[in-house]
Amino acid sequence: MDGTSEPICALITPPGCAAINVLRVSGTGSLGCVAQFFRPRSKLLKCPSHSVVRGAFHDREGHPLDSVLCTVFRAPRSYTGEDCVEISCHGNPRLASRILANLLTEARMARPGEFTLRALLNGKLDLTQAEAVNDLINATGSKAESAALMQVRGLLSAQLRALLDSIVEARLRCELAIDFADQDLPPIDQQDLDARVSLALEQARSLHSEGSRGRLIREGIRVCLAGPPNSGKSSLFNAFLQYNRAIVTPHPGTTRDYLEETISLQGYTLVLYDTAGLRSSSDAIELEGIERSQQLMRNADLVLYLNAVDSHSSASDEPALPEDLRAKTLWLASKCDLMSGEDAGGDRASRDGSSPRNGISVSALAAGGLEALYAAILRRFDLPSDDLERPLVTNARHLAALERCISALSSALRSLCDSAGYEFTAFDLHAASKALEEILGIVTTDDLLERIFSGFCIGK
Ligand SMILES: Nc1nc2c(ncn2[C@@H]2O[C@H](COP(=O)(O)OP(=O)(O)OP(=O)(O)O)[C@@H](O)[C@H]2O)c(=O)[nH]1
Ligand SMILES: [Mg+2]
Repeated sequence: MDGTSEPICALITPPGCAAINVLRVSGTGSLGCVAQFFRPRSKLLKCPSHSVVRGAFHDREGHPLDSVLCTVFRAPRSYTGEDCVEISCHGNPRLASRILANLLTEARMARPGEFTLRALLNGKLDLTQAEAVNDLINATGSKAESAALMQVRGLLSAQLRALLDSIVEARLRCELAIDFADQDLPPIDQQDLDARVSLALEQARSLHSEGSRGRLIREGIRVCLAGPPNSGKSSLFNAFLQYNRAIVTPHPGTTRDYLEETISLQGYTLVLYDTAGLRSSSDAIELEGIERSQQLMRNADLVLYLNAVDSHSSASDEPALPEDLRAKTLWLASKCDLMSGEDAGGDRASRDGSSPRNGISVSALAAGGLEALYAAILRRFDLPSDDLERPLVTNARHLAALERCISALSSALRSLCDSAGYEFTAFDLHAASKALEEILGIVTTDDLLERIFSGFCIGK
């Protein structure tokens, strides 16, 4: 990462046939670079920022390749903060590569994420915003999109900066107390300092706990359908997808290998797994399937454990799930359309899925048979069904740094309570603010930037 602004270029639309393709050239001299190939050349060189010039792109031998539109952004009013030209050509991929090949004689190919990196280095974005650009491009559901968009708009940065300011303020007070300890100044207000550090800790904790939801929003909630054979897992899987993806038969043991599909539930992404039914078996293929089911249950964010209402199982048949699996299991009473009139009424509505006896009634066949389940899933993760109203920390790197910030703040609070000396508190507060600065990219290492931007696509 040398921070220079030599011109770089890349195709910024997806490769393949489309109505148009767009190529971007950014860096010092990028207008001149494009002008080598563009006619009328002077019109391009003279045009003001944010204007579009129509003309022809010629190859190095002067043969016209395509008629194009060039959008010109002059520094610093561009995405990267540099002079920038975006060339819209016709959407034939071969044409776009020939234009790119000509540009590459004057400019270097952009590395993945390099345009956004330059935007960061030129102060157009901070690090959380830059990372969110990538999240926005890769967002799998509308909630993930709006979380990323709030980050791009800087709402998350603003919250983190306010938290950082309050930590720095508390640290300055501690340092004042250390520096002037031998002078005849009024002692610092310990209660006020306590209150400041506690408040910062509370805010950091709340950002972090919302952030755990953020990961689910960003990456999707992994939901594993599990239960005995014939309990209706594959039928429920198909009902979620609204098409017959999985084989369904009345024979127990139909599903062997697991299936994975992604759906959107009220804007949230769910990664669904249909698995082999759990039972004791001597069939090697079935046993392998069951082993995979158990693995998927362990890795899931949520297990939907089905017991069919017609299975005549008793309380003594309750599956022996380990405690950590139970904690993330919603129990379902499947095939509820088969329930007789009186069983079907009464307490059904109050069943919350917290135990096998309290299974949420679902039917893969009856209309509206999944509504209660959908609501229970969103409730389980405390996911709002309306718009996200606050920015969320959704990025694993940010969450890890927030954890460091929280542990440093807790330690600062302990040293205050123990009257261990302001040196210790100041040290911890310094560590807490460094962790936040890392999220915001105020202190970064080339290595960190390299890692973050290598996850971008070329052209961003
Ligand atoms: N009435 C009714 N029948 C259902 C429902 N869900 C599944 N079935 C029937 O139950 C049988 C088994 O369904 P599957 O979806 O294959 O069950 P499974 O749990 O995937 O079974 P395995 O793959 O063998 O573990 C099929 O005959 C389905 O038609 C339901 O909600 N209502
Ligand atoms: Mg099945």
